[in-house]
Amino acid sequence: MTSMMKSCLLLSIAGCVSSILAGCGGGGTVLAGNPPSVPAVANSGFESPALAANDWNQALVPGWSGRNAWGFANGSGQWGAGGHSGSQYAYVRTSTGGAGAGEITQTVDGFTVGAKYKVSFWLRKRTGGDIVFAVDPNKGTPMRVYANGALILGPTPVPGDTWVQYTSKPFVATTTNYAIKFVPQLVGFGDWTDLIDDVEIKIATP
Ligand SMILES: [Ca+2]
Repeated sequence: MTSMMKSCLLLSIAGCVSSILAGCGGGGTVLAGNPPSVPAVANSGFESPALAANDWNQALVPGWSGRNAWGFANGSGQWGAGGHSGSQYAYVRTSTGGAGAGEITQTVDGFTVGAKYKVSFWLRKRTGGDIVFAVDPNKGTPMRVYANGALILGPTPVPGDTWVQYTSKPFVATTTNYAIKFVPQLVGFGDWTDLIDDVEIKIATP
C-alpha cells in the first residue's frame, strides 16, 4: 500500500467516525459539536384540561402526579391568584391536619447524559378565601425541588402574593429521565398552600 493510499484510507475512516457521531446527535450522550437536548415538561403551564372559571380539581392533572392535597386551579375565586401564564396553575397544600404533606412530580424524559441542566418555575402563595380556615388565613410555605431525589433548590423564602421565578442550581445529567418533584415544607395545621406555574428545564451554561 502506498503512502497516498494509506492517507486516503485514514481520511475515509475519520469521515465515517465523524458521520456516525453526527448521526448520534440529540440522543442520550453529549458529543462534541452537538448541542444537548432540551427536555420538554408536559403541561408545564397547567392549562390542560381547561377548567371552568375559578374552578379547581384535586389531582388528575395530565402529565403530573402527586400525593395528598395537590391539583390545579383556574382564576382567582378560590385561590386569590390567576396563573403566571394563562389562567391555570398547580397548587400543593400541606397541613398537619387533613391531607398532610402534599407534593407534585413529573418524570421528564429527554435529558442528554453529561449535559448540565437547571429547572425554573414560578411560585406564589394561595391567598384566596377559605371558609374552613377563615380565622387562619392561607399562608405560603418554603418550597424545595428535587431531581431524582437530589435537592436542587430550596428551601425558598416563604412565597408572597406575587409570582416570583426561581431557578435551581445546575446539575449534570447522569441519566435521560428525571423525576422533578416539588415539596412544600410541612409547617403545621391550617392552609399552607403554594401555587406553581410554568415549569421549564433549561440548559445550564457555565
Ligand atoms: Ca398557567
